[in-house]
Amino acid sequence: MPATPPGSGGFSKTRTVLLSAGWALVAGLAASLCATLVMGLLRLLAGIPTPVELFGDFVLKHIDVGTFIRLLKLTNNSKAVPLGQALLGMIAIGTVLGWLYALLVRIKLPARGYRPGRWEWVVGLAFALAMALVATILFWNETPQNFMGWPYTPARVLTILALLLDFVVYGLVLCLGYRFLLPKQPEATTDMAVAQRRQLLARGGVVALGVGAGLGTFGAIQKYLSDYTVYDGMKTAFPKHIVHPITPNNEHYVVTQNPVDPDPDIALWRLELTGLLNKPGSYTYDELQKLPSISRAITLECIANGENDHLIGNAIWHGVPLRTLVEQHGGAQADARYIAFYCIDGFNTTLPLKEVLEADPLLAWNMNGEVLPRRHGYPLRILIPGRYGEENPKWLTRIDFSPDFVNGLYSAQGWYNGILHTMSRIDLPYQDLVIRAGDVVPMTGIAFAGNRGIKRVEVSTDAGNTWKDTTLEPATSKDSWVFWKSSWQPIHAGDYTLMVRATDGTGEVQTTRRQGTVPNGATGFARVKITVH
Ligand SMILES: Nc1nc2c(c(=O)[nH]1)N[C@H]1C(S)=C(S)[C@@H](COP(=O)(O)O)O[C@H]1N2
Ligand SMILES: [Mo]
Repeated sequence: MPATPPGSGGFSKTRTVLLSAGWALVAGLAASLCATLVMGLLRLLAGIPTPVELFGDFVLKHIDVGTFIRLLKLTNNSKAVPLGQALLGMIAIGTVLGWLYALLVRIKLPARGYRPGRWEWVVGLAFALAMALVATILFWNETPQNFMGWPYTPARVLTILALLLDFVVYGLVLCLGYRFLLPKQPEATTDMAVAQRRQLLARGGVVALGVGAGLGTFGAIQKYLSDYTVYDGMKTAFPKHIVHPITPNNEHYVVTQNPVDPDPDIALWRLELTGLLNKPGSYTYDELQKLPSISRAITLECIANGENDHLIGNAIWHGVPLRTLVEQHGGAQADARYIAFYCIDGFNTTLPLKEVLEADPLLAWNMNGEVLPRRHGYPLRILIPGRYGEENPKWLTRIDFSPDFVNGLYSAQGWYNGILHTMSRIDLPYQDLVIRAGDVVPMTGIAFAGNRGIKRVEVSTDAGNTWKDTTLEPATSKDSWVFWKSSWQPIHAGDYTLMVRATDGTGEVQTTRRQGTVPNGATGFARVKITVH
């Protein structure tokens, strides 16, 4: 018996390198696409965040506000485009890693048989474990999220298991695919035609698997994008310049960090109370609703709400006061200085406990008499009077009483996270309104200072030289905006600058210091320029 089968003296070095490199890329691409399909299916069927989303969350917490705003402005599809790029990048890395694999397994060409050797299995598996480990370490803080509603710890376990599965699929397909694709030594016992057909089939099989997984991934992406949060950044509607004291649910502004919002399964969801609380506990949705509950109007304002803008709305929220809940659990322990909120979409915030309890927040499951809408945080969100929207977590699942501050998305980026600034807005008249000298022009607007309330609102029609008191309507609650009313009769044609300023419940007048929304929230008086004809 000859030492090597006939005609298999081995390929030249160049030929071996070229063939190995080429087929390694094909195997790497097929493996990446299979892993991507698994990620997509786990996201759609089990709400498990994909590594692409985890990566996105990770990046967003590691850039500053300036970069964040620049990224936002880069494209008007500010989430889908970077995520798509990250996905392509991941597929590219997975493809190129085929080379590293080929280098490590160093299969002598032509290869012997279709079955991977032990070393190939070891390398394939090592790839899987290394990738899963790197992803777990890197994305550790992002892992406790699940869009189907699993609470913190089960969500973390599921995410990590899914990472492992994704990368094991990658390693397996890489290992088998590469073997299948490589040119083989003819076996002494089979004739050439059969061997060639077999090789063709094996290659066709790997390519078909890759193409199938690619198409499947494409389908999964389509399904995912069909639920895309197109409403993110939607402003509160004011049809015909009429602002309602209570904002209807479908007209309330929306801000979300998510490309696709959670769609929680209420049977899986829990509210957990953990950390330095005398009696930690956990509630199902039904149990929670049996707690003593109240309704209160609370105005919510995004920190990105600029001059005369409408990222602000007022709803009647129904739920259990945080204080009631804390009392039911024997109160917080003495060393609990902070309260940290965790959400099923991976969003989290931390605030000083004392301040939060004093603000009398509400854990709400209803909004304006309806079940809390999905985009506003179903099944549960918290409203913390006196704080900007970014510190009013939606899709809440865990409240942790903590000795330390835990950084969240916006605080990590460097957005202001203090008491919200007093604001006021002019709704009428607006710039395009046609006004003639002698007209009596109604002036209206809102003012808001969180839980400090509003004591006084003044307007100026001469760019701040003289001020006049307005009439305030009763606020819908101590935590809501107030509506102000005045009127103006311009005698002469010309250009006018109208201004408004509010005094909060503590007697402090809105600051004159003008600043934009980024990163500390807008301040200064709102103005409207009017030409009287
Ligand atoms: N879990 C979670 N909570 C969140 C957010 C989010 O993306 N995820 N966005 C915050 C921001 S920036 C704002 S302004 C408010 C908006 O609440 P709304 O969409 O109900 O108006 O929710 C806050 N709570
Ligand atoms: Mo916000």
